[in-house]
Amino acid sequence: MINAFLFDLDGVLVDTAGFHYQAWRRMANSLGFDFTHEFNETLKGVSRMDSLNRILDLGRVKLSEEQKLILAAQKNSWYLELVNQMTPADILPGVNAFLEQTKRAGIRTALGSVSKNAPLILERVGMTGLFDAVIDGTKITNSKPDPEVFLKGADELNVPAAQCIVFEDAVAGIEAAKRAGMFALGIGTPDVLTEADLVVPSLEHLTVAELLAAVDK
Ligand code: B16
Ligand code: MG
Repeated sequence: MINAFLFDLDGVLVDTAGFHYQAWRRMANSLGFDFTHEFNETLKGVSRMDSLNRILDLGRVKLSEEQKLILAAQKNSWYLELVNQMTPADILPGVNAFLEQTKRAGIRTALGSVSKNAPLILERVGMTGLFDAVIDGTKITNSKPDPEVFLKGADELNVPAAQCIVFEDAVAGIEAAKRAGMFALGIGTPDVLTEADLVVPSLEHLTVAELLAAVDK
């Protein structure tokens, strides 16, 4: 029996994953190196400072903690330039219809994002107040693949982990969902999201009834 849906934000509800990629690449380029789309997959769902450390390791750049904080702030301001241009039109295809079906089915909802910018993004796209609980980067100490963000979401909704489905586009997020003891629905491709219980290309290709039937099997 499924009673709650926990949604990742970046790459599931809105395409801010592409904005993170652009802003991190701009930072890497300013340091004299670049990185690929494949490497970017490993950054999804990972916190800002962990992402920075992974990128600096890739470019073999060694910096003090103080210099790292300056770079992280610079990346975030480039990222926010893109976020501030967002409108409700940036909600990914199929999301609004899927959320309406979710409400009609009486399923509780939570946002589970490690982004500290999640409340701003929700506001930009007109989604503030749409979820029964919002867990974002300001409320957790461990980023994905740690299950904390989803366990907190389930806890706030008062729904046991086994009754939750997590919607995720990131390898780290799928791992977090499985470690939380939840059903993991991957949004993307099965070759990347190998540990997901089910993968769909986007929410445009799925109805709540189809998903619940697939989980019941
Ligand atoms: P911020 P999610 C994650 O959000 C992103 O996938 C990841 O790329 C980003 O580094 C992280 O949030 C932190 O974001 O810099 O805005 O605090 O996928 O968990 O919604
Ligand atoms: Mg994501």
